[in-house]
Amino acid sequence: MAITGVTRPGHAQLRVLDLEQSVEFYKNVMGLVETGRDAQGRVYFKTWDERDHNSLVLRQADQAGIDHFAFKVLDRATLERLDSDLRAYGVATERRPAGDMLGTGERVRFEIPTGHIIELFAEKEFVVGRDRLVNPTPWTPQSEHGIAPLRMDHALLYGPDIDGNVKLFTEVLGFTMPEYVEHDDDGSKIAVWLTCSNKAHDIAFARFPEPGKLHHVSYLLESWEKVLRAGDICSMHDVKLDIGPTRHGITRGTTIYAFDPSGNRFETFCGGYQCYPDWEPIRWPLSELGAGLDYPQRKLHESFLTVVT
Ligand code: M3P
Ligand code: FE
Repeated sequence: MAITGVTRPGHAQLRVLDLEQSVEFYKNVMGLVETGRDAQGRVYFKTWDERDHNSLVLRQADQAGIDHFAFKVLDRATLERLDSDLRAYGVATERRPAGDMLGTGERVRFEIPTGHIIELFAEKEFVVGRDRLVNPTPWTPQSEHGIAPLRMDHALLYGPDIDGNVKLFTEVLGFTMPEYVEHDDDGSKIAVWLTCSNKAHDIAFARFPEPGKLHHVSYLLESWEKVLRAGDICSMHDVKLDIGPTRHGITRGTTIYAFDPSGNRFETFCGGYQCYPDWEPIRWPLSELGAGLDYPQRKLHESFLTVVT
């Protein structure tokens, strides 16, 4: 399927407890590039390889977590169409003007059934230099600094009504569901992986009693070796690891979960399959979730189910 409509994850805005400590972490451990600070004090980052102005925004707050997760849509006409489709579906939308976030055009924001704020935007300032577009080098000094992911890839969010999210994302926003976990007994959904592209997921949701929770924001690396290197870098900087290095049965990605200085979980991962419109969703019964999470160990790590911000 041509990638139209919602094209890809755009940015995550996270709350952090100590802004400067977090800036230091995301710059020097994660290896992101700081692209600006706004009048509200928010700090903006992109990966070395991303072309748009930002994919991560940090805001100082008393409690860690996620303010919103945003997707880039194809163009302005698509933004208008999706806004009216959302309203026709019964979702209240609001607008944030261009420039409210650095380098970012007008945004349409709305709350989804798990209590998260999702935003759509069509325009983001292009900050890539000509040296990356003409005769580019495959890597740069910046790509070797810290973990240095290729891109911000997806998020996993926890909240109560994931069925409502699946309905909204598939019926209005054009996503498909390549993979899901369901209860062995009643077939109710425990976790769902949704894509707007042919990646295994652009966003995922898991059922959780509290609304609006962040499980992780994930960053794509080029290889399994780079995932291991990310583990080395975490150890060198005393970053608290959660799970891995290992491989997920679900999506087949190789992975490490760890925590930023505020306790927001992040993932560094590589791999996963591609799916096309004729993809038949993969089903995991809850009793096999250990293998879904950590395939080599077939282990259902307690923290995966309980630790969120
Ligand atoms: C991911 C991923 C589970 C697997 C999670 C997968 C819940 O986070 O990026 O593929 O088993
Ligand atoms: Fe993930």
